[in-house]
Amino acid sequence: MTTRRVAAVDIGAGSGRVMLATVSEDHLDLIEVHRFANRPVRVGGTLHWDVLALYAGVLDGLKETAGHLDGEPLDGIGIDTWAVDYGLLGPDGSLVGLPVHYRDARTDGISQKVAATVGAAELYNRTGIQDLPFNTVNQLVAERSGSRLQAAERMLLVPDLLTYWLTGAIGAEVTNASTTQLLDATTRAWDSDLAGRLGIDPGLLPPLRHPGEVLGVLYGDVLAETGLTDPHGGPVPVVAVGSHDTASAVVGVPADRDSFAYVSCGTWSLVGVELEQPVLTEDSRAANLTNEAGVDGTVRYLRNVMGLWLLRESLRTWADRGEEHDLTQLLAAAAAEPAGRWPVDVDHPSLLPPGDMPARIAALCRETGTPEPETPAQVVRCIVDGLAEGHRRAVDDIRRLTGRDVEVIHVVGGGARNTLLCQATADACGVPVLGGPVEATALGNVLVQARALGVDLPDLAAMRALVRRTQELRRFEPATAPTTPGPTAAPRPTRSSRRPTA
Ligand code: LFR
Repeated sequence: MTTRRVAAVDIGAGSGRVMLATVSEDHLDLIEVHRFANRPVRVGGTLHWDVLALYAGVLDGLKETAGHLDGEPLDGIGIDTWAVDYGLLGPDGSLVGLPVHYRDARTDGISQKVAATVGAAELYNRTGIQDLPFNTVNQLVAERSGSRLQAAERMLLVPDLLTYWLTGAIGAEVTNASTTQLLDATTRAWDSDLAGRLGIDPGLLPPLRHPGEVLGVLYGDVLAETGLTDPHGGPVPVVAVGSHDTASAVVGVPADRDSFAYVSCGTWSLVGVELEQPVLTEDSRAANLTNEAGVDGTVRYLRNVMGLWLLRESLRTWADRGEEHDLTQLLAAAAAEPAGRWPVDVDHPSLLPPGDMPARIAALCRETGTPEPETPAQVVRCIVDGLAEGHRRAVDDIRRLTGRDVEVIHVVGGGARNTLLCQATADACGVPVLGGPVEATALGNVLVQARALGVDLPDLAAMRALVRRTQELRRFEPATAPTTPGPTAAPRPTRSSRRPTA
């Protein structure tokens, strides 16, 4: 039996956490030692990430971690964050400008330009990545002629940037690199030819790294500042994990068979399956399904559905107006509202940028001639039903395009707490939902580290079996046969007799 203590740094669009885990072949526990806000800042009209505040949050978290270790060494650190965004490094290694938020408007209309240069079909066939306005390739093209890119020597995705600041190591972890839309989906090497054709210097793209590789060790001044000095004098390694948070979340899905789908539900709902080979067909492109790189050479074949962003942005809108709502109470009130009364396409591009979410949802309902939700509880019901319907559309398209059977859907991440959404997803998809773990991302992060550091968890199946044995899951049976209401369908008459609460 080998036991390792490792820290997971997991930063999402709303907040970051540092978690401390103890992992062995038959044990997995995780505690949150530090949480910090991730607050985007608009400067000069552009929405930025406050990446130094995030780094400070990581250092604070590592300091707290040191306090929890009781003199035991920390065996490793793994970092995952959201995808696509990057910092630029100048020739002396310093940051050139502040990283820009993927929801900033600078990429408006750019993906069409990129498609016009390369051809949408060729772009998909080479990279396998769905057309999303904020893909790194579009961000780089948007700033192609700007001074920042002229001054830059390297582009580092956010987890790689944090790793660089902690260790000095330069690289691009492959699961996250795939979301740039500059990685070849088949060879998993940078597509330098594609970059060149789009006027992006391939030299910006750092050497690729794979989950499980030791990236580097903490700088002496980081050890001193955090108090993480190993009592045995050894270095503290930073280990590559699925540094795209969704890649780590998929590792943490407690599946016990191949015929499963997952919904990694946080800011986004990432709805997909795990494949061995990418699907690069025109039908797949038309369905806007993506082939992101997964851990151990797997393919995350999935679609981005708008996710809990819609709820969070609604709560923020109401709070800005002085109306404070408690999400748990709102979800309970939403559960009492009729299902399917306010059909809305949650994936409509107008819902992507920050702003007044309830007003934009109401505008969409007016456009499609469906009833507008009026109270906050109705808005929440509308969002939950719309997300469940978005999950169904993705699962149906994936079934159709892969020929895969989906017997169970695992909802992991924060959304697993939302019983109304889990039940609505089971009802819409017509298959059971298993909710949990909420911490799938951090669990996937620590499991990949533990394996790299000697714990005998040879493959994803072994890691998932350990998650299944150690984490609590909740089962939601579909109330009715599969339903397929489109955005304009009539309200569904039947619901589960279980009254879900938040
Ligand atoms: C989820 C996520 C998605 C990615 C989006 C933007 O946190 O990483 O997978 O499409 O954020 O980076």
